[in-house]
Amino acid sequence: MQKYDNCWLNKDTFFNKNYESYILHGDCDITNSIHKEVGYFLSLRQVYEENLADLVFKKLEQQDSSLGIEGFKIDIGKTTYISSNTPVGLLYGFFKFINLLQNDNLSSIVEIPKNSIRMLNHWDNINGTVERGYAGSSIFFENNQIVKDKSVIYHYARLLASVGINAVSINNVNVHKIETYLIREPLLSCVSDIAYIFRKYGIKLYLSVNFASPVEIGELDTADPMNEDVINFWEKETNRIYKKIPDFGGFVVKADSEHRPGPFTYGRNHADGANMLAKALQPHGGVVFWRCFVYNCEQDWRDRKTDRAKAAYDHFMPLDGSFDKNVILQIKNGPMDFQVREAVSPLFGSLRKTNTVLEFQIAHEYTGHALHVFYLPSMYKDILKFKTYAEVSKDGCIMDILKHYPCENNELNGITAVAGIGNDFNLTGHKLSQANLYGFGRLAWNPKTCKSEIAKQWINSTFNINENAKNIIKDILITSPQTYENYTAPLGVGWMVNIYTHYGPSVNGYEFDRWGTYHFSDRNGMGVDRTLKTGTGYTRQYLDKNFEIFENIDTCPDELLLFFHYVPYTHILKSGKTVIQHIYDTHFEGVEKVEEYIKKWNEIKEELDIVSFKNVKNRLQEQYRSAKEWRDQINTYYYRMSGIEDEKGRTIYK
Ligand code: GCW
Repeated sequence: MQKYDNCWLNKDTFFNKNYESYILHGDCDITNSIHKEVGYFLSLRQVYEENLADLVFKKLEQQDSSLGIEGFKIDIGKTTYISSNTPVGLLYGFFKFINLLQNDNLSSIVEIPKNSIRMLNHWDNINGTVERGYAGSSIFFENNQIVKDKSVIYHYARLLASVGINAVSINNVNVHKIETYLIREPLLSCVSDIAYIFRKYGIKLYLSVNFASPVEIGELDTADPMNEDVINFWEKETNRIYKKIPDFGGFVVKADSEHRPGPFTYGRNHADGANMLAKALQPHGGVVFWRCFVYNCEQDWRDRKTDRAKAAYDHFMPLDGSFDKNVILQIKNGPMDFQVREAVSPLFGSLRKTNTVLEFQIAHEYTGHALHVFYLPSMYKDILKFKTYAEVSKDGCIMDILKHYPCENNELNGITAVAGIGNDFNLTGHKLSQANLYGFGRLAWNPKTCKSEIAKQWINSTFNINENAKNIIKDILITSPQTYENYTAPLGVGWMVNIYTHYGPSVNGYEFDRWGTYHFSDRNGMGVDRTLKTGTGYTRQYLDKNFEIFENIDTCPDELLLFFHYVPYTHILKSGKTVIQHIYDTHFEGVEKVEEYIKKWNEIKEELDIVSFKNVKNRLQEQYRSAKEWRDQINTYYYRMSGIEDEKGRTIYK
């Protein structure tokens, strides 16, 4: 049996009729990869005369500035031309060409990525575990070493390049003891071996670093970013890294967050910390991704004034404009933490003079641990389309912010995501989660791509099945986020998960704890009052128009109502239902929908390969069990709190 699933690079979905020969000049790491890909997909004969070839890869002699360094053109004719200014553009062009064939949609096109940074962050530890990973062990590390068999890394690099990913960080942002030494020999040589594989597919490698490295490694007794010795330490480290890996991307840093060290220890701010590292990287062209996930995780739940949602803005907004040019602030999509539904971070549209990337999560930390189906591109699209009303464009939606702030066409903006992949046969645990990795790549390349088009493309290139089966899978994907949201925490309030594991219901799991994650349910109502008038004042972090929308209970969208307001259970939603009836109805509907998925999946058994069929079938059974548990705990809890009967008289455990 093959070692790994071919995912969307599946040859069975690819029917090549018209191509027999090709021409590709040039000899470099990436052109060699293109030769391999051509061999894998087309088994063509290479010819040396253009007029004899069916397919010609053309690195443009005269640069076409409109294509930039990653764009490409595909011209379909008697001979098909794929042209670009660079080898990596040709590689992207070839993968696109295959994708068009898989989708039976071949036509001449020009493509240029909308974002220059299209990155994946891995939370892999050197012992082989993956923080918040639900798809097996690390593909990079095992037993405190780099893996011996690197074939899966090749496979993964191909998959990433095929959807235009151009950057990866390979280790957990929580950098523990041994991982601190990844910047040093002997581990650095191993990192360099991984960089070599990714380089062949146009992908740059980054490392997460420990801000306290000078102390942890035992060379200094301080990590103060203003200290000369500390500055020299990082300069020496980066010089050494670049000697080994000349195209090294740079560092990802989680500082002063969840017990990670950072500049606060020395009375410095985050610009001091980030700029110090940036200066060490700058001569080599490297950059620092500095995460904005900074909040007090030792909060007293009795304290109603402190609001975790406000933390990132409070820390970083005053520093806008004080970061070096090669610092990029990395901002989680929401102000809390990758909840199924939460508001969009108010830093977007507010920061004007700082490079930013948006951080998504593909790992299913709060979206069912790759045991529940959850099609993430739907969520990503909602976020990318969110209107900040910053003047950058008509509505200042997030995708425009990424492109245009802090300046027109800047080189250091884009999207990153926590990958969550592992060495499971299919890399993502749930076969249908492959659509999330695929979709993330597509949206990072072009945020305008529509979610149903992404689902369609992924299905066409992954499964060789009939139209009916394709439609069933597409329907499951597209409806899955709403289904999951229906049976979990209601109306944007979030959490209610088991503490630490973040799987399964626990209404009060986080309620009386230190993490700043509350729903404040009592006998009268529920929700977090984040208004300026009577609550924490979080709403004021948005630009005026959104401030007004969220501040006012009449204009606040239903799906975020409890994120912004405390309301009685009898509050009438825009849908016309009371909050309590909405809770009951959605929880019953969510479970019914999972039952329907199981039925539909069984219907298409004959179409599917047995491995994929069983993978999803087993997971759907678990999703069904878990959804019922969610439904019954949430409904029972709110029945007991409110004392209000379900209008439809369904079973609630009283
Ligand atoms: O909420 C938390 C996760 C942690 C993670 C952290 C982060 C890597 O539960 O596991 O740590 O987010 O994003 O840094």
